Amino acid sequence: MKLKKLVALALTLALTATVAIGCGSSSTNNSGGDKSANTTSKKLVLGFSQIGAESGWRTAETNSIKEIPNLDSNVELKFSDAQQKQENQIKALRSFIAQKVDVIALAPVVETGWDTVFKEAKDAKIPIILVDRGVKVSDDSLYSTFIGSDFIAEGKSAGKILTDKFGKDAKLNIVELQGTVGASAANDRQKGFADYIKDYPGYKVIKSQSGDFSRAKGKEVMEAFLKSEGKNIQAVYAHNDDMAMGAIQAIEEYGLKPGVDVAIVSIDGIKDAFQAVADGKSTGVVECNPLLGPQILQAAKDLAAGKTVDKWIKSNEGVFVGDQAKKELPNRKY
Ligand code: GYE
Repeated sequence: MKLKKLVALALTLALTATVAIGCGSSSTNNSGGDKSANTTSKKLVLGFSQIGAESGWRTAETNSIKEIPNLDSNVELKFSDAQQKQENQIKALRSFIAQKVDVIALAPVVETGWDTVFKEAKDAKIPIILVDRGVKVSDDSLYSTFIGSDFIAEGKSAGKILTDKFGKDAKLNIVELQGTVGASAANDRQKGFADYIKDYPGYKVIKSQSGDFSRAKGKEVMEAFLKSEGKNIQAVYAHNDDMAMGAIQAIEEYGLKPGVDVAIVSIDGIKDAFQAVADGKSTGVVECNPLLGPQILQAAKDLAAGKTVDKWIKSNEGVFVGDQAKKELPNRKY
C-alpha cells in the first residue's frame, strides 16, 4: 500500500515537472515585472492577427512585424493571416487565448463585432494592441492601445492636395474609390475628405464605391465609373495607393491621361505611388506609415511588464506632391 502511494506521488511529481517544461514558452502576463530585462526569463509571446495581403502597404506592415523577433530575441511571434475575414481573426484570437500568449496584437479588418472576443481576452488577462485600424466597442477598456494613423486627417490632406491644385472656385467632379466596407480606414478617410470639401462648393463626389483596397478591384470600379461618367470625371480620390494604381491603368486604357486629364490623389505612400507622382500620372500622395513593428514591440513589452501605455500611439506622416515625391523616391522602403 505504502509503496503504491510512493509510486503515485513520484508519478504526479514527474508529470507536473513535464507540464511545467512544456508550458515554458507561453507564460501568462500576470506575474508582473519586466521579463524582457532578463535574458534568462521566459520569452514574451506575442500573437498577431493580420488582415491579409490586399495591398503593398499591408505587405510592408507584415514584413515590419515579422522583424520583431529579430529586434528582440526575447520575443516570440505567432503570426496568423485572416485572408480578409473577420471570422478568421476571431478564431485566431481565440487560439491565442487558448495558448495563453502574453499580448495580442490585431489589425482589425472591420470596426464592429469585436466585443465578445475582446471580453474573452480581458477575462484571460491578455492585453490587446490594435494595429493600424480602429474598432468600435461598447467599452474602450477592452483594448489597451491603438497604434496607427489619423485617417480623418489623412482624408483632409487628400482633399487639400486637390484644392491646392485647382483653387477654391474650381468645379470638380470627383469619383471616390473606398477601402474595404466597414474598415475604420475606409470610414474615416471618407469622412475626413467629405468634411474638408464641404467648404468648397464646386467640389463634388459624384460616385463612390468600394474597391476593397486592392489594385484589381480599384481598376474594375474605375472602369465602371468611366463607362457611366466618361470625361465628366476630373479627379479620383482613392483611399489607398493600390486602388489608385488600378485607376491609373483604367484611365490609360480608356484613352485619357491620368494626372493630366484626370487628377489622382491617394493615401499610403508606397513606392509605385511616389513613382506615379514623379511621372506626372498622380497628383499627390498622403503618407500612412506601415512600419509599425518597433512601436508594437515597445508597447507589447510595456504591457507585459504591467505598465500603462498611451491609448493612441500615433505614427508620423507627410504629404508628397510633385518634386517632393521625386526627391523622396530613393528613400522609400516600401
Ligand atoms: O491604407 C491599405 C490597407 O489599414 C491603414 O489597409 C490600413 C490600410 C492601408 O490595405 O493599403
